[in-house]
Amino acid sequence: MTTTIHRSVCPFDCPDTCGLLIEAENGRALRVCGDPDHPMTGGLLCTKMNHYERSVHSPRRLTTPLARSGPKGSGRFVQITWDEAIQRICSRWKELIAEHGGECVLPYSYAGTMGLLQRNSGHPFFHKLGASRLERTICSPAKDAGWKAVMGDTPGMGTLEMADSDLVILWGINAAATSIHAMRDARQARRHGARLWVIDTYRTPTAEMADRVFLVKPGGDGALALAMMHVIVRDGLADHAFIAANVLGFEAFRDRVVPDCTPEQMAPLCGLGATDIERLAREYALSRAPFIRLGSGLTRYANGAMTVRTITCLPALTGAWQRPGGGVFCGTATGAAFPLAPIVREDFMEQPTRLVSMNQLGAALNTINDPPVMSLYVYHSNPAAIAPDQNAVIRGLLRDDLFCVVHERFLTDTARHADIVLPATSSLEHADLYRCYGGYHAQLSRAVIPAVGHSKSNWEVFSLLARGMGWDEPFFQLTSEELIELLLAEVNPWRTAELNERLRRGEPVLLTPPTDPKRQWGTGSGKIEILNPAEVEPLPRLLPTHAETDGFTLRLQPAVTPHALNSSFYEQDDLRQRQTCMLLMMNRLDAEQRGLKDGGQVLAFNQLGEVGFTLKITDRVPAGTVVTEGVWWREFIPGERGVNALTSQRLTDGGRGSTLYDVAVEVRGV
Ligand SMILES: Nc1nc2c(c(=O)[nH]1)N[C@H]1C(S)=C(S)[C@@H](COP(=O)(O)OP(=O)(O)OC[C@H]3O[C@@H](n4cnc5c(=O)[nH]c(N)nc54)[C@H](O)[C@@H]3O)O[C@H]1N2
Ligand SMILES: Nc1nc2c(c(=O)[nH]1)N[C@H]1C(S)=C(S)[C@@H](COP(=O)(O)OP(=O)(O)OC[C@H]3O[C@@H](n4cnc5c(=O)[nH]c(N)nc54)[C@H](O)[C@@H]3O)O[C@H]1N2
Ligand SMILES: [Mo]
Repeated sequence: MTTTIHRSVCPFDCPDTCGLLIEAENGRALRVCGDPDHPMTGGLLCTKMNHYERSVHSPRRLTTPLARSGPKGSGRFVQITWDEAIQRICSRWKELIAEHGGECVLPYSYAGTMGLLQRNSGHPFFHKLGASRLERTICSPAKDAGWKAVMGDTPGMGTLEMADSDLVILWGINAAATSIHAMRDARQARRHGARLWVIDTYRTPTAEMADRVFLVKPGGDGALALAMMHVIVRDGLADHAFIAANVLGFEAFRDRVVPDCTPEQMAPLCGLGATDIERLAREYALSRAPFIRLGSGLTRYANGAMTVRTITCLPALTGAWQRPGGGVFCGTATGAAFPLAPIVREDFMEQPTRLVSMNQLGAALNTINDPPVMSLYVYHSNPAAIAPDQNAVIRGLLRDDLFCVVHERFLTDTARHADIVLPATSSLEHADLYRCYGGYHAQLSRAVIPAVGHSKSNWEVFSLLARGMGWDEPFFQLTSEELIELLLAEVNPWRTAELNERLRRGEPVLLTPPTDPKRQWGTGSGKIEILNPAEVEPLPRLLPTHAETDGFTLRLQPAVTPHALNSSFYEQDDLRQRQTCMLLMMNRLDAEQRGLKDGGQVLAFNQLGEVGFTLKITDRVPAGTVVTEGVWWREFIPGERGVNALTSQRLTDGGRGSTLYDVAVEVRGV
């Protein structure tokens, strides 16, 4: 048998969107490596994707449709055919819709694949069905809201500019886990003389590579940035020529906000000492071209949008934007390169249907009426594990009258609660087009191997469901390739016809943002808007977190691990074993105060639930904060619940995002 090598793209929710080379033989993927010619990847892959073939050909892959044969959640199923599965789903939906109306069906999807086609392929179907719409806001809409409040539609600067910086600040980002190529670039800048700082809530693997590490109180970064700006203004370190030409509202900010934000006042709120804040502020302001790479961790709080907005004002005050390497990078917004309207088909919706926040699935399943949610269709997401307030979500999934369908690669915690499970292809088995949010590259990838078992792609399933509903709309019978062509059909300022051709050949390409992100501010006023009268809060200011008033002493960080991606990759045994087990990291002082021993079993609890962990005492975590990494599958944990039994359905100040990091708990031994 001959071995062939194919280009492909990593489909997962990561800012890097890597180019892959897949060695395939006899319909199987044998080996996966990073594409050396890819502008971001440069041959370097993360530990998760290095053995992607182990996920693709995992013995745990679902290979046929299944129907529930035991009580809800028991995980007992029998195999059925696709014809039977589609027939059962469509006839149940017809009955439910006749009784309750289309909005009683709720689709739930998110980050299993970032491919533009497969990710969005349910929209036309659910629009035509008249289903409720899902507000897909679990990740970082507060970050976008915060950036937009100051910078409007200004696209993100190029990440390669990091090389020109003399001070790289990784702020609320565990780049060693979540964007390894940014980490590579930051280390490269450091080798060329830049200082590398990390601002986080605990000593992550990223912190191990930094010159200085500042550990803040969860949700305290707004206070820190305000205090830094106080020092900058007080000590005459603001760049008044830059401000006069580029910034709106400096005077109002200086007079109304800055005076009350002294380092002494802000210190207890952000968790750093006043002298540390002074030094940090002065060194930042005196750097030639400080580059702040802002992660999403600090956005998942009651004050998340305001925190991002406040930090985004820093380079506006010092004029860092003027110099190559200086500025704030929150991510790139490349959506305009591939308008989705031709595949999302909002015109199929007779009238706008209700919106349900994905962060409040628990409430949607248990308390919404008019109409109640009678059917949930989950695809490329695992809400039983990843959504906040797990007790409420699982209570909803256990409802006997809820008709639940899950389209998945694995029998996840969500799939275990389904009435019908449908097997999904992996990214090596279907075509898609990918753009990215950590750079400006894009790439098209085609199937490299045939579908494993009887699995089908998201789009193939929606085609079948459309036929099952008896719809004769030709759109639903288009092939994936034809839909990708619809995305490429019109050239626009981001993409020339020549670039389209390279995309069709499967090459990684670089898109060009139509405006220079560092010279043209994409705001209404044309200036960087420290003052934005269109916002509820016209000026940045201090906002509290939710956890502060929850009445539990410890702050919990449900953080990420390098060995998984949200709840994905737990099927790879060696990756999971590298995480050991579901650990709770705690400082020695907190452990001694509670009489807890390293390696012992503990319960973390709050107003929402309780979760069992194995305790790890470590000085990587400051006193007052506890950390757990990863979103474990239930079969690999000792108790019944994962970390999200402790996180709440409350939303952020801007963007209606999740507040997954805004959590207070108490911990006791068992
Ligand atoms: N290996 C791996 N890679 C991933 C993921 C994964 O789960 N694993 N998830 C993917 C997804 S969906 C996303 S959205 C991105 C997210 O990637 P990032 O943008 O890096 O965001 P997070 O890793 O969620 O959080 C970054 C850091 O913020 C810290 N943090 C939390 N609260 C605060 C705070 O109040 N202040 C400060 N300064 N720091 C705080 C956390 O401790 C964490 O180290 O990563 C993607 N890549
Ligand atoms: N405690 C805690 N909770 C979190 C986070 C955290 O850091 N801590 N992070 C949050 C963030 S930022 C995010 S973005 C969310 C992400 O949450 P999810 O969107 O649920 O992402 P995953 O957990 O990776 O689950 C994706 C599922 O999609 C399946 N899948 C992959 N490809 C396909 C496909 O082509 N078709 C179909 N049908 N299925 C497919 C995978 O097998 C996997 O089970 O989690 C959030 N929840
Ligand atoms: Mo995310």
